[in-house]
Amino acid sequence: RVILPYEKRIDFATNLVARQLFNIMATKKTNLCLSADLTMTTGILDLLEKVGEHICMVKTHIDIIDDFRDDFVVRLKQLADRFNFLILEDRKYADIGHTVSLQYSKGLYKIGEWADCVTVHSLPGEGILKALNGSMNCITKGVFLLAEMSSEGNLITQQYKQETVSMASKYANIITGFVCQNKDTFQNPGLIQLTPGVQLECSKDDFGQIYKTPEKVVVENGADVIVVGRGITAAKNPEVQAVAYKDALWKCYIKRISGKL
Ligand code: UP6
Repeated sequence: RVILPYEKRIDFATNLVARQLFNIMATKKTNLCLSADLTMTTGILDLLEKVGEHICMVKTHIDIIDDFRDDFVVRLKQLADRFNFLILEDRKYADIGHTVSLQYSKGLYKIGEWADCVTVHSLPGEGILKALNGSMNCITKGVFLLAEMSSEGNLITQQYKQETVSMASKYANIITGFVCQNKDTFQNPGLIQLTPGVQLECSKDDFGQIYKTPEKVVVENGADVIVVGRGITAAKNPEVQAVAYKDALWKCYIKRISGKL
């Protein structure tokens, strides 16, 4: 999986969002996913105006926005179309299937109407995927299932991780990939490894987040799409920093597929 270029993995992918994402990465030559964890809509939209051309996907936490209005998602979608990136709502669903299907399609945010894909915990069991499979238009939507986390002391075990991956295999049409940290998590080249916890220098935050470098996550650990939040959003010049991340991450990907591991 890790040494095949993105464009050669498209045909292995069952989920259409995975196919789209491989295609966008290969075309735009970027595997950077911006985690736009800002709390005002103008902040997010202005940032995306500047960095949209450098990213393959934006990751949102819609429930941290202070001034949410329906027209925000309209404008977000316009930017996604203009710059050709996907939208991942990092909702990390973790309830019983019935509740999750409501959380996905109803309420203030109606996530299912605008997000290309969402993140989901396997903790509640496969009912969560069965429910999303029923509520999603699987032709255009996808799920990143959490198989590992970046945070210190998280309770995920090796067995949990393996069972998460086998649970996903039953719902191949909706599974875009896994949120995980290591290349041995799964083998299927049609699935995408989404890896958060990345900054140009190794460090931590005050609440257990552990950062690894682009070299470590892409070359050694097999990350396909790399999530960067504060590394970009907290920079003096986020646009310049987004380009720096894009270039560093792409260089690491090229190194990896060239086989010189
Ligand atoms: N995220 C992680 N680790 C995980 C899963 N998700 O950090 O294992 C998410 C966080 C945040 C982003 O919810 O939105 O990725 C990382 O942001 P940062 O780069 O600012 O730390």
